[in-house]
Amino acid sequence: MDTYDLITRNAEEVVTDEEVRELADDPDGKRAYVGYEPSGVLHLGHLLTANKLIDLQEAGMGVVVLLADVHAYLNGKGTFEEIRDTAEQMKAQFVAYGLDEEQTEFVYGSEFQLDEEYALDLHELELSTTLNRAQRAMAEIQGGETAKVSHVVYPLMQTLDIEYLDLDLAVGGLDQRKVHMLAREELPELGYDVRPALHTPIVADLTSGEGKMSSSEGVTISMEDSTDDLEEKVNSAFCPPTRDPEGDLENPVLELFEYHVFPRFEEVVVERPEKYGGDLRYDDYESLAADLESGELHPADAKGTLASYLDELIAPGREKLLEIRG
Ligand code: IYR
Repeated sequence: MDTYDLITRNAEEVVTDEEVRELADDPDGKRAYVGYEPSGVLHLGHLLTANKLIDLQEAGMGVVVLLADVHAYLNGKGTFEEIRDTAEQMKAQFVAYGLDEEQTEFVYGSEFQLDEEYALDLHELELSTTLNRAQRAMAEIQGGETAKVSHVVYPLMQTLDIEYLDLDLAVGGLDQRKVHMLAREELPELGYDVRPALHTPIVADLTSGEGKMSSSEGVTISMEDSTDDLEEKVNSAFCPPTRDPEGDLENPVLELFEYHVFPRFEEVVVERPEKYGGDLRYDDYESLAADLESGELHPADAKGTLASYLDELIAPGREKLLEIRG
């Protein structure tokens, strides 16, 4: 696959395409990052952006994972000590998932965000950004409760991270786009360069195909799920025999094949007894989706196969978690 295609595959949006093409022309030594508020258990949302980091490593870029402890603190996720603890667990699960420790730089936000220079730049951004703008940038991340002052400081710090970690590309789910747009506007105000951003899609809710899969409502798939949990969850998923259901609905089973399975496996094998036509083999998402649409691949077989590939993906992280928890 050509470098630009590898960098942008499965991205919902790149800002701007021209800037990302320039990066793809000379990726060696360039640095990309994703920041995560520490969470004790990784779910598929984390793994979607991690898949992108793995693509970027393959494209020759350096990859930074920001364990955003100060951000989690500002977002009311617990005491600093609790957050640090979960950050360690998060890091261990990312490594188990395949973000090689030698190739990936794991950085705690508190390692640089409490420095004087950073603090003074932050105050300068506080002066130049309206309250309204910062609140809008934060709306999708924070999810509704009354905004505290900490919630408007948060996106300004996320803006500065891009400069202070010396990055060439900011990666995140689509819910981060307003922060990245704010950063594109505000960094030049401080005399810093604008950096491109890449946003991964948000997967639909598993059982309804509507809205988004989130950890607060509906069914989510995480590193804590046993093989049986996975089978049960995937079997109850919405999976009409089409990739484009009516209205605002999505086919979450196909989305998981597209964003989670095909990026990590060369070939997907659907095991079927001979009397039902024998095994089916796919080396790309398109051909699997086409077979589901034509009826060649039955939704029940698609689900069983999805559950077993997801199981393979999360097994190392699940073991790590069990080990950590003793
Ligand atoms: N806002 C992210 C966490 C985060 C991301 C980046 I990129 C940062 O520089 C800092 C924090 C979230 O919603 O998890």
